[in-house]
Amino acid sequence: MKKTLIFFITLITVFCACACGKNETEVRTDERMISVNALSAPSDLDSVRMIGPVGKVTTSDKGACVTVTSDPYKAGFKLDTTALYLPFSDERAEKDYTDFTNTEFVAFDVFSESDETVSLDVRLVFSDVDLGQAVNRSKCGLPQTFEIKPNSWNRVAYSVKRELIPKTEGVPALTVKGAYIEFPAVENDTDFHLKDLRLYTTDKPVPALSSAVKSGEICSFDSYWQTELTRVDYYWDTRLIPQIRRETGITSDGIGASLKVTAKAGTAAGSVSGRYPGILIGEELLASVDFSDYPDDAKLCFDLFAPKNGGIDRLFLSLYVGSTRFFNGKAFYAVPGQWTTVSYTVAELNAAATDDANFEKTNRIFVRWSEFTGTDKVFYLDNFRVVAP
Ligand SMILES: [Ca+2]
Repeated sequence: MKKTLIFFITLITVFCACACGKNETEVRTDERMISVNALSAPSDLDSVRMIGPVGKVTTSDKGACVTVTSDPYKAGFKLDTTALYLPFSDERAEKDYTDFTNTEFVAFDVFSESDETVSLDVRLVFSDVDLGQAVNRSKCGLPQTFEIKPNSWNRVAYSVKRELIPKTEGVPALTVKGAYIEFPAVENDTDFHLKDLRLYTTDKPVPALSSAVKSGEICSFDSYWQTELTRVDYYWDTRLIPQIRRETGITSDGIGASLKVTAKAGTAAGSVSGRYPGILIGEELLASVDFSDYPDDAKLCFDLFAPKNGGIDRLFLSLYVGSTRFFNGKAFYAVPGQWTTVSYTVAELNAAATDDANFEKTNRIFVRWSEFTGTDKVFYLDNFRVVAP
């Protein structure tokens, strides 16, 4: 009798396991999928935009057809990417899927007419988009790169890291406005067909962002989220948008990662244009950093590397509390081909501070460079920290 009972219990358990497993698969493909835009009819493209002055989007029998222009240097414009913006809402159709609190994947299919395998970068866009102009990439996540095979359909599935979606004060929902797709440079005009923009949802809670930093650490770039939350400033000129990447191969201490920055060539010297693009370690990254209780002779330090060829030479550090800049440093210089440490004492940083804007209250750190012409320049930053005397 006992044996029979155990057998039945086992049988029931096995049945349950099978049923649950099957259910989960069905849920994933059906109930958890939201079709945002089929990208098939001409009206589906009403809300879709090419970003910047090159490339075009039309419909084809395979879906939305993006033609990537082979010569991106037309009409005096210097752009290295053709980009498409796919919003997750459509006012006219009264559709709004921008609440990403439960969204775990963004997916679409791509058919490439390129002869070779190419890569496609997909970013999430967190702010409203000026459709005539560029997406403000300082309000985008870092790209996920997908390999697209030639002459076949490729499924692109962007894995949403919900804990990294910037929060708006007083708004409980996590909002993502759309997806920004960067196409590769091509030798001849090339068509890419896109269809079935869709989202997959989950019941799992949003993972907690473990943004703890070590004692004295401001930003080591060792954790993935530290690069993801680094922002850029480019004076609303897409040509100046710095490219940032998490770099594990080149670090100042052989640990973790650094931030690789590619500063883009512009159209005039900064002394003429007044433009100083840069990278920003902002509120989100500094939220868990405690700047208090450091004496005047403590030092804010970070490490800088610029390659011998194509490295940047001159940079500037500035510190803010909100929109108030209380420290605007003189230029500091890279030593080509070697890591150097840049440091400032708290006393230096506080030389022009006020009660409201001072080192203790720092919530934005900018590293900027003067706009330049010619070719792009590279540098690496690592281990922003405060060192007690
Ligand atoms: Ca590091």
